[in-house]
Amino acid sequence: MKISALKLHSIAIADPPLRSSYGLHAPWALRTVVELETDDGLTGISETYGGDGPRAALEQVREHVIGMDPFRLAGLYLQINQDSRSGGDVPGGRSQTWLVPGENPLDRNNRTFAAIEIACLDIIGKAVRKPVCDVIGGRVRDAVPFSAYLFYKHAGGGGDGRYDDKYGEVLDPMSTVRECRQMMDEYGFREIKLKAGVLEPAAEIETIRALRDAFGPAVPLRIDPNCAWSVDTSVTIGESLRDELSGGGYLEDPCAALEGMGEVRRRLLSKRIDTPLASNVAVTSFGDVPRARDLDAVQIVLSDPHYWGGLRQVQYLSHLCQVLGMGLSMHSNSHLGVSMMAMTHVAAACPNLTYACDTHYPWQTEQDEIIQGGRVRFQNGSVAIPSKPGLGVELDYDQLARGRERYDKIPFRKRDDEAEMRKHVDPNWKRVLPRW
Ligand code: GKR
Ligand code: MG
Repeated sequence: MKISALKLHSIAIADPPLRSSYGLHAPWALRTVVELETDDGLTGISETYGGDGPRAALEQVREHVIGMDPFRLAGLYLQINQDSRSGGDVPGGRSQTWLVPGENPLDRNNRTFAAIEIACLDIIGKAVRKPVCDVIGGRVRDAVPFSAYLFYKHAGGGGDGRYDDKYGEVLDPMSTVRECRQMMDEYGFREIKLKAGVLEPAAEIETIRALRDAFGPAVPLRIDPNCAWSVDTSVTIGESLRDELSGGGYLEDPCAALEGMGEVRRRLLSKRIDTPLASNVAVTSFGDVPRARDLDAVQIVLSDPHYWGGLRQVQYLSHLCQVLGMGLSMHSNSHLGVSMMAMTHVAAACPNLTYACDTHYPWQTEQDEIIQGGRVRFQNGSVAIPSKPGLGVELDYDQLARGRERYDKIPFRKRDDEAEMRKHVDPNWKRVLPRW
């Protein structure tokens, strides 16, 4: 079996005005959908970051992909890395302190390989008539738990104004509880993540406390300000939220860099506060993991197949974390159902997945979904592995065409949350770290 065609579809999907320490989400998020066809009539699909950069990088590997046997993935990994050295495994070299995942040029090789790998695994699954999670070593769970990913947001549903604003404006603790309740009712999530680094720390502490009061101690809470806090503020918040973040919760990337996180951990432990620290900002490549462990800066690594280099690399990461006594969770950015299923398959096949995964999926809509049959369904906060071979989902070509049309109409080709913030919220806004 050989790959005979590589098709790339750049699409735009509505995204509400979500806030984070990076700034504001644009009304449209960009994605690239990859289709691979084989000479014996199989098609494999994947979904990755959008815009010009990720697409150009995929174009560059076309010559290696066409004619390739989809089973020979390690060879492609080598070729991509030989063609263009990214220096990506240098500790700290791919830090996401200043650039959101998918926007760091040093992510490029892993990001590009991942998009091809996932489509090849979809083909392999179809060829051997097995779900992808069983192709990559076998599932340890039939359904994967996800968390309710709460954002502070401005009013609006994103896109061209014709999208529902399900959650309204959410810029204080009580509206965050409302947002959470709606999300929990619809999806049944059993863990909660608050994207913080947006309001004054006192208001974010109050939000977490209000969530604890509303949902009780059986629902673990995590808070992620994407490095908006200084070491001192991180320690103060860790102390204030000692009880709320215990029992399966965590403090994610409170401040920048492994050294800062290590200091936060030391100071919290000296006060007998054992809240684990998680990261998808300071730990983004294998080179970062042993250092994070040596500094005791991170106890939980957030994997993400889209920039860690695909499903197999995430499994290696799971194993490495297990060997080093670290936990594993999963990071997410705006995405549709093809990514949802890739994340679900790999999470099902990671024995050391110790927390529910993040997903932005509740922030996207049925209107933009590109998989046949509509959106992926959740039960009790989890997504089940379909019984169909491969990823278990197929493209809806009419919906895909609508996504391409939207992409052709919009004026930007790169995510820029800082520019959006200046355009819509505060003309003088700058990303200052630490902000508090
Ligand atoms: O979408 O604004 C966002 C998030 O803040 C995202 O960009 C982060 O990468 O979800 C992320 C995280 O956990 O750090
Ligand atoms: Mg994070």
